[in-house]
Amino acid sequence: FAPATGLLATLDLLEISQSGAVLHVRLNRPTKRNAISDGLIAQLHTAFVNLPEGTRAVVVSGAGDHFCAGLDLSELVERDIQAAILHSRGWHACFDAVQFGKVPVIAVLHGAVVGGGLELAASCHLRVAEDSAYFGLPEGQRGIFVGGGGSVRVPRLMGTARMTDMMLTGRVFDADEGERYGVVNYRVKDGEGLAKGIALARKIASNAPMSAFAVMHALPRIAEMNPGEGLFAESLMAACASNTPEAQTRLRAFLEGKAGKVVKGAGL
Ligand code: 1HE
Repeated sequence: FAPATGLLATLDLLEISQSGAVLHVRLNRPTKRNAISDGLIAQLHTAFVNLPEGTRAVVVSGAGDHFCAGLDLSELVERDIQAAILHSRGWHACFDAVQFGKVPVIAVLHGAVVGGGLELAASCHLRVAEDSAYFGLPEGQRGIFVGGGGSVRVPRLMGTARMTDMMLTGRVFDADEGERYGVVNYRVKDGEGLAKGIALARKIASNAPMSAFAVMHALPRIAEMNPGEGLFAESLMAACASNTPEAQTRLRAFLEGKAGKVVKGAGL
């Protein structure tokens, strides 16, 4: 991985590197356990709306012993209600740029994935967890509430009942539970998360961008529609995808026996 070029150099709370079509964004505040300050959220937002040309997938990880300790509590000074709403909306804008941006994003998780860290992970499209990963929502203990999209995205992964338990009782889920409850797509040993995340990103980057775009942008929205609207939106998206030159090339390659078949057990 070579250092990425251009504007990315100014993002000092992130470490950004690029290898071919895969961009690696590492939260880089290890002394504060990658706690998300106003500066970090702004830099993350900037990075995701300015992905370098040619990027086809992004891997997000955290430097040090933990993925992310959530909101930087030292900045949680008394805000008036308007300012507090706008602060939360700033996080929403950032994590929307992650979820509904240009390319799929894979979170590589280890150590604490708590509060806003879990909200960030939930806005990614896939989650790889090392054995050390654990998931918490300590907002209840801190006297606050989720504000980075957690109430929308986390229940869609683990269910409202489990999130309620985490927030009311301080319950922490380990990597096994995270996998069982739908938060974690891939489980790996400690130290192997980044390689797994990059391998998945390369696989994603080899697919047609329009298919990935449809999965990112249409799938979660269709899931929220009533079935009639959902089916119509699906038809529109399917027609858009299949009418791209790349889809036509790929379909022809299969018909000519030049493309891979679907085999049992495929996947990384
Ligand atoms: C922090 C933060 C933080 C660490 N804000 N400074 N999040 C939390 O409630 C989680 C709070 N943090 C922890 O429970 C622990 O720090 C960890 C389990 C993540 C890591 O423990 P450990 O022993 O490795 O580190 P540490 O000694 O606790 O922390 C190292 C330093 O990071 C220390 O600062 P220092 O100046 O004394 O060295 C900590 O104060 C600092 N630090 N976490 C600020 N979160 C949009 S709404 C989202 C709402 C939320 O995210 S609420 C969840 C907040």
